[in-house]
Amino acid sequence: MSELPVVNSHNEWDTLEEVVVGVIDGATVPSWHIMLQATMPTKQWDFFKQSGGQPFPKERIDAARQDLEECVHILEQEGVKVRRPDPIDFTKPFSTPEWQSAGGLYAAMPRDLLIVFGDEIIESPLSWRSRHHEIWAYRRLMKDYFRQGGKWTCAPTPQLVDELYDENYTEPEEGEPHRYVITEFEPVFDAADFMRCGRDIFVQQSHTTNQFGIAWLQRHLGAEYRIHQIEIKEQSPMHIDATFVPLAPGKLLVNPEKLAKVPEMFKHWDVFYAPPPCTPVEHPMYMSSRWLSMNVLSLDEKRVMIEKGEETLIQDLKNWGFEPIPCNFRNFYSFGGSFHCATLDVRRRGTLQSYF
Ligand code: ABU
Repeated sequence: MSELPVVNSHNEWDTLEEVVVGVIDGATVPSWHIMLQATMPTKQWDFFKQSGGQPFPKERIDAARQDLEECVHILEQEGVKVRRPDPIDFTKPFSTPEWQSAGGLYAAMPRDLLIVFGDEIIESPLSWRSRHHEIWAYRRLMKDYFRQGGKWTCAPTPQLVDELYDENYTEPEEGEPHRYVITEFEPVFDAADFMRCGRDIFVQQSHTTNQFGIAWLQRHLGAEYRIHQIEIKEQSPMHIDATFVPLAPGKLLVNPEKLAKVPEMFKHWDVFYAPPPCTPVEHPMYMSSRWLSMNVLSLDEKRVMIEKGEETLIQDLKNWGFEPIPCNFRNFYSFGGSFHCATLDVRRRGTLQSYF
């Protein structure tokens, strides 16, 4: 078999060879801001307002770290090379000429910051002020991938000044059109709002990704790629990866509560609506819904890492021809992500193709 470039990933399902897995150490409650009001569960708002800039509870960090270690162990057993970012002290306050933040967030979710297209890794222009320096945790890895031949691109660093945010944002009522907490002041996107299927890339506009950001990425990638926007019905969208999950060529997992319409171009694909999550409603979830059940990581066209307690989806995946690999991850869920969020698939064994 021919040697692949060190960075090589075109879709969500080719055989995984190397992955970055986040770290939870240093996780800090982000400072309260209108961005959190638009995206975080209402019942956690008081927690964020009171605890911004302080570490998350130690027992929750310890429990999430155990989940991550189990995930790393399983990935290694499955033959995948695992790399980790550097834990940094996110409790340090920082400022720019226009704004201050009481601290950062974490280096737990590489998927939010970084996206790979072929041999290129792109650093996203994140829209949360608290995440402005989060990329520092990954810079050792970025330099190393560059030295080994990977292309390293940073999208324009956003200013994150007040003009980017709608300070008067409130969630639309049922039936009202979508509105977003971010404006079109400058390009911003979270990498986790995109899903890659070779030459076709799918994105949702969200509270972290604006049209300017989508246009920047399309122009950067050029005519070799086509970015398509999906239609969603959820009113607090942030990240596509618990909504629209291509698992293998011809197989798409979708969220019945979040996706408005399966795009026409998937008419020849097998589309499966995910069952309700199994995570108990009382499980602490600081930052997202229980739909993290869908936030799986494909190791190839068959093997899928999934939370051990998601028994309904595990059975459904088996019936659909997949080989689910269960791993404890509920304690990590509490921080707003699951396997897809917690990883960046740097190298998968495959080439750029069109699947439509
Ligand atoms: N990246 C996490 C997505 C979480 C959610 O849609 O509930």
